[in-house]
Amino acid sequence: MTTARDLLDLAIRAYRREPEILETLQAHRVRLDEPLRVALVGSVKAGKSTLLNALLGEHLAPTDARECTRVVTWYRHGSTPQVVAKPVNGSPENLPVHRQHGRLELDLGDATADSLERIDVTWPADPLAELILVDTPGTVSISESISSRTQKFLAPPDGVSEADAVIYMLRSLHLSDVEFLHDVKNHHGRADGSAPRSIAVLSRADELGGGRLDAMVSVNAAAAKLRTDPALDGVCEALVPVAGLLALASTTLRQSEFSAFVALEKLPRDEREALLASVDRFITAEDENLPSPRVRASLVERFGVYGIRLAIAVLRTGIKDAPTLSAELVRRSGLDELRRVIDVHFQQRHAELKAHSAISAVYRVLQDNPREHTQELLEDAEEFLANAHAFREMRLISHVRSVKLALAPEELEELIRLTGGNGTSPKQRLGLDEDVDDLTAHRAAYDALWAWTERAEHPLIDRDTAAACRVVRRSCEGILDELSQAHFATV
Ligand SMILES: Nc1nc2c(ncn2[C@@H]2O[C@H](COP(=O)(O)OP(=O)(O)OP(=O)(O)O)[C@@H](O)[C@H]2O)c(=O)[nH]1
Ligand SMILES: [Mg+2]
Repeated sequence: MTTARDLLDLAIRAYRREPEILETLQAHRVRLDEPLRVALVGSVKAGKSTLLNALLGEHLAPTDARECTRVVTWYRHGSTPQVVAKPVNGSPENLPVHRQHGRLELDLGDATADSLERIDVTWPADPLAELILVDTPGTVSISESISSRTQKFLAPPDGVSEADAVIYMLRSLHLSDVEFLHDVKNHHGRADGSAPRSIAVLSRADELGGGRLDAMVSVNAAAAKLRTDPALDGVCEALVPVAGLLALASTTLRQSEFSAFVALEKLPRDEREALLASVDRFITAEDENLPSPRVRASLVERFGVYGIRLAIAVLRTGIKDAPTLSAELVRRSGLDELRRVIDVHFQQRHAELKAHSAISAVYRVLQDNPREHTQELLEDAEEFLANAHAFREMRLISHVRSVKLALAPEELEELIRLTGGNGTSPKQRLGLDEDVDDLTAHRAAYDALWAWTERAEHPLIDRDTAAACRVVRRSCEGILDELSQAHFATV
């Protein structure tokens, strides 16, 4: 079977005497072997940089309103910290690497955001070995978005997206916010379907829940409702609420903060409630049993009032040490769930997403630069994009809500599961525990294959549903193949 690598190599050979095109194709060859590139995209102050830091587990991306937040910034793994600014015109320049109060200080010197194309940060943070993360400047309106750096990065007029996958940040549950994303995404996409795969994060979820102790519970319920709304269709494959500020503070929880929360938890209930009534009172109240005003101010800055309330409530469940509190707060912030979704939708699809980026690039080059001997290659690339089964699965999952398939809700759930929407291992697709024996898994796969073949071939079925059922049937065949290969590898 032709692979993305084969097609790239064939294209490289076809254009070997054309240096400019060759350079583009060779860059894609390098990109194919890199970690997945995931971009965080959304409106101004949606919490992109804070969430990126939470995913990294350290405060690298600047989260204040300085000049550097207006530049597309790449974070890659490397053993030596390095920051390089790439101007629109001129050669790249090393920037000084400063850490202050545990934060990376990006100092642009004399450069302005407009004069820079991007900033490249290389950092020895473990998560970056798996994913290249790209922080993008926020946009206020669709017209601004289309002319922006972010747009040029996501959908350059003369190439394919620099990102393999995107996390869109939604600031509210309002449909207008979803529609904004729709418009942005439509502009990123092209007729050739080269828009990167995406998931959405309902960011700053604590604020959406009014900062109350049950904020995440109510936001989770609202998100569950929004997930089934056709407005989200085609925008993203999943939607996860995350309280990013809490996530970042919790992943980096210090022992001194744990002690401060313990002291606050020990206060009589009335006193604590009065203290937490306003930020001002919380910081300035005078009482020798309280952590110092400086520590309290830092708690507000890092955790927000919601985070402080939650930490105290969680401590009351009997938690005795900082690592356990940290883990519980991270879970409640939504970050664990986001990591799971990134794993299922992006990392488990690594090879397919990389292939998709590479073939979209080859297709684009072939289409824009037709030569006598390249027609056949163009057809191969087109066929690959249209027929590769993994791409079909991903397209089906992201559009499943709006196509109005004639399937019951539980059949729809099964469709999403079998096509890899909850994880791509054979047993995840079958909804079985990983320790289930081979025979049971085989039987389940045959049952699914049988049921979806029957559905696909039902004489009264409409075209869209039949097409969807055929994709699921093909997925079932894939599951059986993989199970057989795994079985024979062990005997
Ligand atoms: N309460 C609350 N505040 C948050 C959360 N996430 C971010 N913030 C705050 O919102 C402000 C903006 O956060 P950033 O992470 O810089 O947002 P951004 O989207 O990167 O902003 P720009 O790059 O300037 O568009 C900061 O003051 C953060 O502390 C959150 O989950 N909850
Ligand atoms: Mg930012």
